[in-house]
Amino acid sequence: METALANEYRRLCDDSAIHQPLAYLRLRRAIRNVIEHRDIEPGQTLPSERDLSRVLNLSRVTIRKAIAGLVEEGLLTQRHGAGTFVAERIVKPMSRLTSFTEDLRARGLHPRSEFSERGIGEVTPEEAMALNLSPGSLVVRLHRVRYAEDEPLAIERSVVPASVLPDPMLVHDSLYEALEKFGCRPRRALQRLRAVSLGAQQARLLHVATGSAGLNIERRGFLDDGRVVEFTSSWYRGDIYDFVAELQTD
Ligand code: 16G
Repeated sequence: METALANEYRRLCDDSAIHQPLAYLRLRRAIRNVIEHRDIEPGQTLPSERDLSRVLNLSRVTIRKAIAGLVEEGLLTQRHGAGTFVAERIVKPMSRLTSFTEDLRARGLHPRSEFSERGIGEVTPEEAMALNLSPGSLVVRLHRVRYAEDEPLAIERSVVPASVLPDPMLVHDSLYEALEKFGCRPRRALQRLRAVSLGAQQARLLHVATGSAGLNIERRGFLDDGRVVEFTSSWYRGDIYDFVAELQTD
C-alpha cells in the first residue's frame, strides 16, 4: 500500500497535465486514486503519518491536512489510538450534491442498476407538487435497484420533467450523467430523511430481512434558475450507509 501510494503521488507530481501546486491536495488525490483502484481495501489501515512523511518527503502537517479532508468526505475514518482506515460503511456527506454512481466509484466500487420501470407518462398530482409542474405535463420515471457489484444498496424512484429529459432511454448508468449532457444537472437540492423499516418487497430487493432498518430519502434537485429537475425517493440499506452532516453555529 505504502509503495502504491508513493508511486501514485510521484506520478501526480511528474504529470505536467495536472497543475496542482499544493502538496496536500496532490496527496489527497493520490490517496483517493489508490482507494479507487483498490490498492487499499475498505477496512485496511493507511500507513502512519510518520511513515508517509518519511516515504513521501512531506511534512506531517501536510499529511494531516490531506487526511483531514478525506475524513470529512467520508472516504477515511479515524479511530483514536488505532490509526486511519479506509471507511467500510459508505459514509456519505450531506453537504455535497453527488450521485450514487460518483459515490461508489470514489470508493473503488462498480455501480450498476436494474430498472423495473423506465418510461414516460403524465404527471400525478403528488409529482406535480414536488416538481412544480402543471397538470398534464409529461415526466420520465425511473425505478431502479442500485447495486455495488452484486450487492443491492438502494431502491430509487426518480421523476424528471420530460422538458428536461425527453427520453428515459437516455439514462444508462447514471441519471446525473444524462442530465449533465443537457446542462441540467441539479446545482442544489433539498433532502428529507426518514428512518423506516423495510417492507417485504423492498427487503427482498435489497437482500435483507423484512423489517430491517432503512433510510428513506427524498431529494428535490434544482437548477440555478429555480426549476426542479428531479424528485427522487430512495430507500437505502441502514446496515451499510452513514449519512453525515457538518453543522456550524451562526
Ligand atoms: C443519489 C441521490 C438521488 C439521485 C442519484 C443519481 C441520494 C440520497 N440520492 O442516489 O437523488 O437521483 O444519486 O445517481 O443521495 P446516478 O447519477 O448514479 O443515477
